[in-house]
Amino acid sequence: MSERQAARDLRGALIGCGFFAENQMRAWQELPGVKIVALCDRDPQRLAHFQDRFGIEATYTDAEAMFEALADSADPGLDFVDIATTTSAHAALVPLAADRGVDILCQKPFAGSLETARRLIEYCTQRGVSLSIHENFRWQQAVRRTIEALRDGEIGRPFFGRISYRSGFDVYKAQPYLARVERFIIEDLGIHVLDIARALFGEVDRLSCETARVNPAINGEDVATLMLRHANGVTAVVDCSYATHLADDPFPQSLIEIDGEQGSLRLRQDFVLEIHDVDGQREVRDVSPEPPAWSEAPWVPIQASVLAFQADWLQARRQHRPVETCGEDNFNTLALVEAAYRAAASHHTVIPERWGR
Ligand code: NAD
Ligand code: 89V
Repeated sequence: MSERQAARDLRGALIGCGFFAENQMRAWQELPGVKIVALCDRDPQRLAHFQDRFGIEATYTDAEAMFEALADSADPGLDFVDIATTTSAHAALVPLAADRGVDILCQKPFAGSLETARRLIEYCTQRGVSLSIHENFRWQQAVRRTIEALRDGEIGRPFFGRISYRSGFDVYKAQPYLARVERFIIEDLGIHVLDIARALFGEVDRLSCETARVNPAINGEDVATLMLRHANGVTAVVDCSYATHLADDPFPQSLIEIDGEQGSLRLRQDFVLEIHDVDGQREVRDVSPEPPAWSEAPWVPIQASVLAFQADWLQARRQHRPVETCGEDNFNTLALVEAAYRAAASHHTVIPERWGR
């Protein structure tokens, strides 16, 4: 990075002005040293909505036209692009951005297959641009503090884990496409929970999975139960449901149980982290998120994690290091999703693919 570049705000473009991108935009506007200078959405109504809401003049309905117009303008070029479209658009948009030499953030799931994921990662590497996947659940405050407690050795070597996400929240209202997709909960939500499992226990040697569709009004599975054997010897259960009716629905919290040789850890509902020691003593910590001014229940933990992820992305760029969830890393989370669908279809244990193996 030249000194001139370091002195000015980073300039980014947002592609995809849909439901979730509102959070990404609000987070960019809160963070110092970065500015979204252009918006792109193929839907003119969404584009106009974002233009009004965020006060950005440069708008485009076509990403290629956007890159060309910005390259021709008198302004300094783009430093990065934030791709917030649904997955099917990523395979074309990532190479388009890489060809322009801009760093890329891309929403999860970043590819519809491992073959496409591999191609996109290699393409970015060849063009010398970074590919960072917007995987924010491991940046939720409660999850982060749990990861840190484990990494700090507070319960010794772990041997069992459970990460549980069970809710009856109507996710289809804001994201109607979720009711239509053939693959639903593992690909959309389980991907986050599997990423938390990797952040806690590392890579997975083998996994099994069973799924169910409880809600008759949707196409995909809304319940999934997985068992993972991690390379470090931990056995973990990952269970996800959008068909669970509870008076005190925890949406969108992931609840975590970990047993270690020196104690146990419980992340309970409403951001309570308990550390139990071998003498039966319990320490209770409040691990509530700091709500951004623009956050709204029940999305607060996710919205705070968007801010945390994007802040870390900025810091990583300044420090010339990859983010935790760079393309190569996130390939391994995506591989767990693919393995889960294979395991569910065959009722057999599956060995997931792994980057570089
Ligand atoms: P959405 O359908 O509301 O928004 C997507 C937008 O992208 C639409 O406005 C659409 O017109 C636009 N778009 C699609 N293809 C385009 C293209 N080629 N060029 C320009 N614009 C294009 O979807 P959403 O619910 O906002 O989800 C977007 C992504 O975010 C999905 O991949 C989803 O899985 C992910 N998501 C992540 C989280 C999270 O916590 N990380 C939460 C919700 C959604
Ligand atoms: O995070 C997501 O991808 C969302 C939700 C939390 C609703 O499942 O789709």
